[in-house]
Parts: sequence; C-alpha cells; structure tokens
Amino acid sequence: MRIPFIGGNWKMNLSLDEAVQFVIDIKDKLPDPKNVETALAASPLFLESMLKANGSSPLHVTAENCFYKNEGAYTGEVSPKALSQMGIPYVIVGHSERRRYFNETNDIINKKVHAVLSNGMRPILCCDETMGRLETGDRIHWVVNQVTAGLKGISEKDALKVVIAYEPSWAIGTGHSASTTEAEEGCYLIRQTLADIYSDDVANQIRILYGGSVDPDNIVALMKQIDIDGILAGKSSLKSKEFLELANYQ
Ligand code: G2H
Repeated sequence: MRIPFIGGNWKMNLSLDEAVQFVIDIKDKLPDPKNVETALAASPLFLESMLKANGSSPLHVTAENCFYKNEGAYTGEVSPKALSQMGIPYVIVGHSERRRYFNETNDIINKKVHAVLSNGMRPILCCDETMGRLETGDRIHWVVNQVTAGLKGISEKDALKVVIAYEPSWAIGTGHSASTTEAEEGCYLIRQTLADIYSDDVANQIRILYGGSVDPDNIVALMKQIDIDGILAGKSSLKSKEFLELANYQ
C-alpha cells in the first residue's frame, strides 16, 4: 500500500518566526502518519528551528534543495551530509524552479539524487514540462527522459526510497492546476517509466505526487486518481489553515 504523501514547498517565503509559529500551529493537528504522511520543505536557514519546534510530531521537516557533494570548496552550497546530520528525512531535488533559474540539468539532478540517498535521506525527485503544455506524445518523451535520467544508476532498493513529483511548469504558481486527467496522465507515465526501468512491483510501491496549483478545493479530486499518491503544494502551503486542510483532505 502506498501511504498518501502531502507536501508543502514554501520556496523562498516566510520569515524564521513565521516558520516556527507555523510548525507550532499545525503539529498537533496532523493526520496519523500511518494514514497520511506530511512534509514541509523550507529554507535551510529555518530547518533547525523548525525541527526543534516540531519535536516528535509526524511532520517531515524537509529541505528544498542540496548540493551533490558532502564538503569542499563550494561557497554558499548546502551539504547533504549536514542536512542528514541535522535529522532531515527528505530533500526536494530538481524542482522546476531549480532547473529554470539555476540551470540544473538532468545530470546534476541525478548526482543530487545519489547524494541524498547515500546520506540516508530520501529525495523528492521533481519532473516538469518546461516546454509548455505538451501533447501526449511529447509528454511521454519529456517525462520518460527526466525520470530515467534522474534515476540513472539508482538501485531497485534505493528507488523504493524515492518519491517522485510530476509538476508541469505551466500549472506552477498560476492558480490553474492541471486537470485531473492531465495530472493522472503525467503520474501514470511516470509509473510506466518506473516499471520499464525496474519492475511492475517496484513501480507499484513508489509514491508519485502531483504539484502545480493544488489547493483545498481541488485536492480531493486529484487524490482520487489511481496514480496520484500525494501532492506538493506551494502557494497553498503558506498558510497553516490551508496546509491543514490539505493534510486532512480525507
Ligand atoms: C509547484 C508547487 C509547489 P504551487 O512548484 O511545488 O507550487 O502550488 O504554488 O503551484
């Protein structure tokens, strides 16, 4: 059984005080992690304080990004080893905004997936459609390529620790989610790709999220789709009330 995964991605928003207060406000109102897992990805500057505020709550305090080397002369980068030492369980890798604004290639993203896993954490590997709304044939090519490249050299055992997010760039931050059909089609393609790389059994165990203007009004329909195991929400994760509505969608 794939446990639903409800994630928030704050991006470069909120202040440290707001981040801590947010965690305090939600931590006792989250669903049982046996039924729904919850995660909030935040700036590395907030993570330690969020972890302290979170205590033993089921919320996964998550990183939005990391570098692919553990240490060295890489001014300004975030070490995956340091994140792991802090007790961070998940790291978002390859978000559309990283690909677009920071020129992250599939090769760089693949190195990050390896680095996260080798430090005992789990990557949330994002795949997008940066070319605009694609026709089915082009979507297959685009999505298959990103999933295959992102997971290059990842063993079956490690692949089971990966969460994959399908986030078409034309739906990100627009207030217009993909339709349930489009979202399901993207997630289905990812699962087929996982089956081709590994096996049906492995593909059926890996969680696939949809991201792109998810909100409390559209989450239920999205979560009813066969291949959508969770969501990654940006804007609607910035207010604790809305995030709790997403987390408690069931
Ligand atoms: C997509 C999503 C969060 P939003 O980037 O990963 O953001 O929900 O604002 O479209």
